[in-house]
Amino acid sequence: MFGDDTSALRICELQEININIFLLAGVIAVIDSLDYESAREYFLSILATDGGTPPLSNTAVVRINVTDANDNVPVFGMDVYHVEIAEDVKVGHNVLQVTLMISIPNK
Ligand SMILES: [Ca+2]
Ligand SMILES: [Ca+2]
Repeated sequence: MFGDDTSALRICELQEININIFLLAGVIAVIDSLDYESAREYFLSILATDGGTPPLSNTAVVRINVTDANDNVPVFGMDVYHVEIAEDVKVGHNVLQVTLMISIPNK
């Protein structure tokens, strides 16, 4: 419970530009897609103020860590690779090196 009968609760500071969280009646909820690769944590400084005279208030800090989901498919450097190789190369000869971008789950 936050304060007296007409208590109010509001966000007084958000330290991340990409705001994905709103606060209403003491509930913090996700209102937009989260992206671990873009923002891994959010810090909220919240202020609760009651309706008394004089009004009393208190603050708390909420730290939210976003965990990684495997939401990115591996991406090759090229869609098609073409290689020419002589038929008399030695066994063990390297044919091609591909580049690959992968998302490594943070577990
Ligand atoms: Ca993502
Ligand atoms: Ca991810």
